[in-house]
Amino acid sequence: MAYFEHVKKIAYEGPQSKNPLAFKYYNPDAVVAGKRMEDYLRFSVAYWHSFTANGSDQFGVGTMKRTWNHLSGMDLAKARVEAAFEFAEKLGVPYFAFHDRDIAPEGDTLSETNRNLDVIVSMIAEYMKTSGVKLLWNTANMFTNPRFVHGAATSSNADVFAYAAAQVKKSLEIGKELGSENHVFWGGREGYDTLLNTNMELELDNLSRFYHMALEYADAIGYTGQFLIEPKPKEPTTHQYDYDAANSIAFLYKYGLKDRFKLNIEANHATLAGHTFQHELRVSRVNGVLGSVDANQGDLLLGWDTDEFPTDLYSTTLAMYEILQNGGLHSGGMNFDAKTRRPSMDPEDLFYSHIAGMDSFAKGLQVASKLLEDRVLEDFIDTRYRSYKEGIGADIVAGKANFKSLEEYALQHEIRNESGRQEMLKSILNQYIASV
Ligand code: XUL
Ligand code: CO
Repeated sequence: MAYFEHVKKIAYEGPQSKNPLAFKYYNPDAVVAGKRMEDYLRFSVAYWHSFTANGSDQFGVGTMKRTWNHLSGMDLAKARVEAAFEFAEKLGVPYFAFHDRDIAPEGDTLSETNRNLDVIVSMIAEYMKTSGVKLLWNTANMFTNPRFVHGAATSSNADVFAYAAAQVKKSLEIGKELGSENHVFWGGREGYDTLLNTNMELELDNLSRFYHMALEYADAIGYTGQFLIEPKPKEPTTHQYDYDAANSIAFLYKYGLKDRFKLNIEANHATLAGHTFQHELRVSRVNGVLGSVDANQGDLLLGWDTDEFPTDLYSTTLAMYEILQNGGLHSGGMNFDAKTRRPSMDPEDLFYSHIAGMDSFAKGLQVASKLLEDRVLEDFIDTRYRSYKEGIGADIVAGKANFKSLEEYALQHEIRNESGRQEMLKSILNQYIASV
């Protein structure tokens, strides 16, 4: 059965095309910065937004028109797998990503839940073989079920910690079976609402114990995917422990996890933390932990995680600027953790939204590559910091200066500062976005 019968395989038609069901910039085989676009961008469809969610929000029920809506239970789960692979193949997207609970319904017991998963995972394995679509990452949903009301690995209830461990154990086995290239931990309920009832120290120690056990089990079964933490500052809890990249990196260092984990940076989580997407990518990159990206965007006027499809070319250009300097995302990718708006309810909207996101990042890649090729920012930055190349600056960098020698220098020299030229640089950036 065809779930998207009115849509044919999406092709690259170029910037002049008026066909909304065609790529204008994303041309998987085009070579940019020495690699095929597809190899840099490694796009992924998020199962939960596109196949599991129905468009409901706090104020209203689902709106999405889906050809599988009449089904339930395991029949629904199977139809979603068929639809997901038809979609990925028609869109030409190389990867997908899921939570355990997106793909199969929970049973009355953990054993029944795992049996449901086994059925769907076998089906997915077959579809992966015939389609060539790969699994970018999988993760365990430890936030929807009420058992996680106080957290999962940071729950006040040790029985919940044990349940969460069993769930991640199963997810690692699934990851190994499906060749998942990464395993993500987004701490959905790992945080607190009030310190009045919270033992923060124990919760953070337990979170690290949980991660160490996950690594130990992955090693024991030979699962070799990259582990990723996905920072988010708030929502659902008031204060999430993996607040932002800098916070997560401090946690990884403190608990001896830095060598085994990288970060999955989500654009909308960055803005919720009061940072730009580029800031979070830069902090991760310069600390050697830029692993993967959840590609979306927030709404400037709303204060929550709206998970919109990324269409802002400034943001995609500056994101690709960081990613290119990271040498790409390696085993990571660009996962569209994004949902069509509630009124965009047609199956075709799934295509329009992904095309918009893929074209926006493809364009961002082209612009960023040209910016780097022309050394537009690099030459400016090199000149701006030139005082560290010679004289007292070179001494500071080489560790040859101390407060005494610096005071001697300061007593004899007058300070002359130069303009930082922000507006000029923004104008050049505009020119590149408009002309590349
Ligand atoms: C929630 C979020 C999650 C993670 C995976 O804000 O981003 O979907 O990406 O659990
Ligand atoms: Co995400």
